[in-house]
Amino acid sequence: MKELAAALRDLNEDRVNELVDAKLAEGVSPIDIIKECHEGIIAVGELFAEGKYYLTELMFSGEIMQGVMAKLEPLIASKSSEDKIIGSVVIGTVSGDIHDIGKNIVVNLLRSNGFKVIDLGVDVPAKDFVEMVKTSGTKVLGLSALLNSTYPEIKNVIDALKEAGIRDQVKVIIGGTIMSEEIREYTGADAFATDAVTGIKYCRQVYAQKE
Ligand code: B12
Repeated sequence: MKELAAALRDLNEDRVNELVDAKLAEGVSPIDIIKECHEGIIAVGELFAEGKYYLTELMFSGEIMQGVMAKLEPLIASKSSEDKIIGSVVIGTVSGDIHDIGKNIVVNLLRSNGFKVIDLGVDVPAKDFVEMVKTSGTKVLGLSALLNSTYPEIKNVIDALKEAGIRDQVKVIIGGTIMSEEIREYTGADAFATDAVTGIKYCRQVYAQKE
């Protein structure tokens, strides 16, 4: 494991900040820095699952990661190469789930890649997704979920789109480390992503398709 990932795993906030600053000074891209942090935070999750870390450590790892993102986000946003809006994306973390660090990275990257993003936040009820898809006329709905217990809720959102008669108007991409082809199939989503960059590529593809 690289030094930055290990410092995050060990919850050494000062070292994490030092290493992030050093990497930025060396010209390492914010995306590569996020990838390395991701490796460290996954290790935190594993230690939590093994009972070696408790909720306090989980919370602290989130705080460290949010501090890193506060440094990186302005740099990602300033890298925008697009002048005109490619299209809009509605996004949120599904009901029952309050994880938002990864979703916020996706939001930021989408914005810096020329998308208008409507971010509904966390713990979003299915009806709010449906309402916003209807009123915004977006072609992409992104659902973030990190908990296994949220599979039925993802399906619930997609079923609610069907009930509202708007399922065909929007592509649904589900994102989070737990996502897989099996979950995509079970929930009825159109695509899944376990990282932000794959998600952004998918949104580009959707808007590149002819009507
Ligand atoms: C930090 C953290 C927390 C923080 C969250 C702070 C916050 N503001 O988000 C706090 C302490 C609040 C928390 C709470 C809980 N957590 Co927690 N948490 C984590 C941890 C360590 C890191 C998550 C994170 O921020 N990762 C960093 C970001 C950058 O990665 P990411 O979220 O995966 O996002 C990337 C991709 O997944 C993707 N992506 C994400 N969303 C989307 C959306 C779209 C559309 C796309 C395209 C892509 C995409 O792109 C992102 C960037 O590449 C994970 C460990 C892990 N392996 O994920 C556990 C983890 C997710 N938590 C877990 C658990 C169990 C909980 C609690 C139930 C604990 C408890 N007993 O209370 C609660 C649940 C609260 C709730 N109702 O949601 C488990 C979930 C197990 C499971 N699979 O069901 C994990 C996996 C830890 C573990 N191994 O046990 N947690």
